[in-house]
Amino acid sequence: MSFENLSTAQGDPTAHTSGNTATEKFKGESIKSDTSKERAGAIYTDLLAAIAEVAHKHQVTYDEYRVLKNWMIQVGEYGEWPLWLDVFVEHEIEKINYDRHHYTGTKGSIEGPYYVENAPELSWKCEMPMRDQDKAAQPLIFKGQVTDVDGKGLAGATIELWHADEEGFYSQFAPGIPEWNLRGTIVTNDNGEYEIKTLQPAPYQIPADGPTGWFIDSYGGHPWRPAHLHLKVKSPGYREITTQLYFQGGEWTENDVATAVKPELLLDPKNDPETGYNVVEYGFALDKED
Ligand code: MBD
Ligand code: FE
Repeated sequence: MSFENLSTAQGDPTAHTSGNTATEKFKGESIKSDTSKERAGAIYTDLLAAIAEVAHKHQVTYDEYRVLKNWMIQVGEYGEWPLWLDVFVEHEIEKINYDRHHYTGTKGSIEGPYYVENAPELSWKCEMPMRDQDKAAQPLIFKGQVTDVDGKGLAGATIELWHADEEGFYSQFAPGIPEWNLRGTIVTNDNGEYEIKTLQPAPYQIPADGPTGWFIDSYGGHPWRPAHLHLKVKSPGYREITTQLYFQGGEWTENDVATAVKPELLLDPKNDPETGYNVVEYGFALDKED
């Protein structure tokens, strides 16, 4: 078995470009944890025991061990650890940290590898920064209100929105796209409302021509995520939400490669025959900070 032999090299942007950009971005963030030595020891002991259990259960061969070692080296060289981890691991971490609390507000979902902070501020009623080719895609009006869990509107809350273009590319992670294309920080009005014009995103294929793609090919999987919007919603004194919204009945909502769809996060836009736009309302309810 060799992961590379199973590579199918499909389309751009190359895994190399987007992977290395995501890795460099991540390395620029502050990465630390106050984990004690005791806790670290307990986690590592159990982690190694879990690996040992799987290796014994499946009687892993030396060839398989060397393929794994080589693959891990390649994941690093392609800069794909942010991609692989966020696709295959982040949803469990998100669930653990959600379930630990008694939140009743809007559900979270994974952040994924393509968030960039400090996107330019936009008014409560706005159009996302887009190119002519993005404007030619199906327009989507995405509107609603940010409230507390009792329904009180939160003025001046921010909605950071980022999503892929009609070809499935994220600005700053694929070449040739303006820096803040389809990225913005929307500030709600006095009632906590927002109304954003953007484009209806398409199902998204994660970069499949690198080690994450070889990994998926090795077990006959698929590299698709359902069409999605990424969001971070913030208001002082309230729990910040990182989430994604998907589209009811859309392809891959039942078998997202990243396992990040929740029923509460499905939008059902209706086409307005007068404008030809898809229109949908969604309310974000923020829990109080604990
Ligand atoms: C994405 O756009 C994404 O949202 C995730 C979770 C992983 C890879 C690409
Ligand atoms: Fe995404």
